[in-house]
Amino acid sequence: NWRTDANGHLTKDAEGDDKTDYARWRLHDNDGRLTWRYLETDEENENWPQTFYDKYNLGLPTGAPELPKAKTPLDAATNGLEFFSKLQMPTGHWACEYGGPMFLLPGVVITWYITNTPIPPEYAVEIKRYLFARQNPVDGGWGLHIEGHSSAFGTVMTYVILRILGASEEDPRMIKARGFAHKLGGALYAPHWAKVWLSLLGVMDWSCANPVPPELWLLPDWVPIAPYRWWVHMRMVFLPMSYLWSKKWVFPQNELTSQLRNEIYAQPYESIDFASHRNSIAKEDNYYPKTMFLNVVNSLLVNVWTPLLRFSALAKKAEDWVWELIRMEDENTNYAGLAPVSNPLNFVCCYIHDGEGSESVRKHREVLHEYLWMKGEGMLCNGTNGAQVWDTAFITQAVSVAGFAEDPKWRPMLTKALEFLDNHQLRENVPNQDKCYRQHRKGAWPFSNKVQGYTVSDCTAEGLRSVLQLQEIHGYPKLVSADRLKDAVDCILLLQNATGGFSEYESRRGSPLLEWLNAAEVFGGIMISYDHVECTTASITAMSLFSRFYPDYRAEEIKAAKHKAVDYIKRVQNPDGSWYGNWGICYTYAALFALESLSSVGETYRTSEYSRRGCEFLLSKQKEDGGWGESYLSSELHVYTQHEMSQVVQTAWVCLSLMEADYPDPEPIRRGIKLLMSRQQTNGEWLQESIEGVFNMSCMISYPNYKFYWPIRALGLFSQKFGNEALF
Ligand code: LAN
Repeated sequence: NWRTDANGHLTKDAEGDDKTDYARWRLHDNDGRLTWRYLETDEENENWPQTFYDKYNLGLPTGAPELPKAKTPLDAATNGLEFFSKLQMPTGHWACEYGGPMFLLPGVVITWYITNTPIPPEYAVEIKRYLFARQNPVDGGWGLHIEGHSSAFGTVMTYVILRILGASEEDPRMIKARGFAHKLGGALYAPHWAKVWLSLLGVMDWSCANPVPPELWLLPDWVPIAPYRWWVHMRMVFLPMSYLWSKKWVFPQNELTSQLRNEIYAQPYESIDFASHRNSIAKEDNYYPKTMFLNVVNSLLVNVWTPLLRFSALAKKAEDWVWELIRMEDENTNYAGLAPVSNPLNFVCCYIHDGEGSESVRKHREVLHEYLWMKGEGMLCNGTNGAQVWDTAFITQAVSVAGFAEDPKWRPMLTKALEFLDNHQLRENVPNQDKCYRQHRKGAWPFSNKVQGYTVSDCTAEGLRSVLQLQEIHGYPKLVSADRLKDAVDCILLLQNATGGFSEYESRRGSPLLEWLNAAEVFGGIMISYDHVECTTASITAMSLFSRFYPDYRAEEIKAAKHKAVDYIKRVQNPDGSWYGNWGICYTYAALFALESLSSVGETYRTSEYSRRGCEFLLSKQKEDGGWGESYLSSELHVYTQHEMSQVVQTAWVCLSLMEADYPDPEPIRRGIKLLMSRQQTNGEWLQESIEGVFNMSCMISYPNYKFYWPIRALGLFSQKFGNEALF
């Protein structure tokens, strides 16, 4: 029961916009499920004091003390951990913002609006502030992600939700945004997903959206294009979308939607021939133009199949089966869903199918909040329901690498972290695994928490590695039993593809030719589970460590899997020695994992040509100031692109890569380490620099905890390897 009345704590920010009272926000940690609460009464506010992590995440002064100046790398690592340890959450993990993409909030806000879900006023105020804070000052638009150029997708959708949240069409920032949207051709030139959302909202006609037939879901799995074979995210997005497309459901027109019809187009609404704009798309948005093949398929679907061949009995059967799959996804994830595109769409399906007062709608209303995040600029939508397991695994590894794991000072912190990893390992497969196309998950670790509960290969690998380090090397309690460690290995082995490479969520089920059906326009490489260097290498490293302690378990299979994986890594190394990274920016990120895993099978700078070329590539990119900095454009363009500034996170990645590869000359590494130390603040923290992560080649995503644990790990390893010399 979300409040609908104003709460009376509003002030104004520097722009003159409403702002909530930041002293009233708290991050609530319910067994790793995170929600931000706004405390209404003074009494509540006094009884639940703001913590360090609340203040830090809200951008409020934390009062973190000044620390003795770091002279050596290890001092700097200690200071970093001193600060970072204060951000640990009560259940043992580290929480953080996971923003970046700008196309997620629109789905959430439109969903609230069309399902008559009251938007808590403090949320509305803060989402508006965030969106205005992220408006591109030059053209007044918004992009696909916070650092990207403005696009029709970003601008039109953000404009629409700002209006839903109460921004006036007369606001000069809205006038500017509207002008820019019109310049790009207005809503007609936005990509397919925007057209679906706008049609649901009733400010566009469904004929403008390319078809998403639910009948596809009736195809048997052996058919090469069956949804069973698609990348899990596309499967889960197109599932509810196909239901909604089939229903052609439209939110009843009201005053606001009538106004929006007049605002988001460059011509009068009544004069638009929507069907003729199915394929209109602004060049700013068209990262992956639809193939000729897909255009022909779409045109056959629109002109022949829908009017002449689509039978209602079959459509009904397909809708029923799609609904069944939606229901299974909701139940398997306790309504949290895979990610915040599919989840709001599922919510709308529940609203249509089950009705407003239903249990499913109530659950969705509640759980959707787990995607929202508060920061100094306002409220945004995270890319998943957090990065809890992922960050926690890497933090414990950093502490271990730095040699702090057996220091009694850090024992309580690491014990809690281990408890979190223990708690969030997936213990059972989903009950209807085959029926709903899910991958085996018993023994896996997910990216966020067990509620979301999807297997991810490298999250499993990193979780396994952390647990092994803590339990087997550093003498922590054996919370995760040997059987469960073996379950994790079973999961990893199941995820290897015939190529030798590993994908993230599922082993590959379809041909790369399926990319011809990529209909999203704004993303590349989304149709099947591809091999990823990072996932492959993380798996090798973890299995190598596992075999040290359990040499007999599936030894032959592990050996063979590692062998094939190493071959794959060598095969996909580019002639210049680099690897393309799919989930971090970009060549720098991939090199870290690739070089570390090669070293885990004994291939280093001195012994392996692959390792040597990898190191030479990185060295050729070092900047004058001793650091490294790679722009997100590398991910988009598939060409190494220098960032104008060195970046702490990437500098740490490269220093680690070179050290893991046993690069013999400490000098270039020392220069990188000095850069890390020079960027550290007096209280031990590092400040946020450019965005660190990516997905689907075109959309960037933030990993704010990277600026802590990667430098700590690099500084720690440097002092272990080269002695803890004073550098300042
Ligand atoms: C993530 C986040 C984590 C990431 C790593 C574990 C880092 C990676 O090594 C494997 C892939 C994975 C799990 C991953 C896949 C795609 C995600 C879920 C994301 C990048 C976070 C957001 C993104 C998701 C697709 C966003 C929703 C957008 C759609 C296009 C559906």
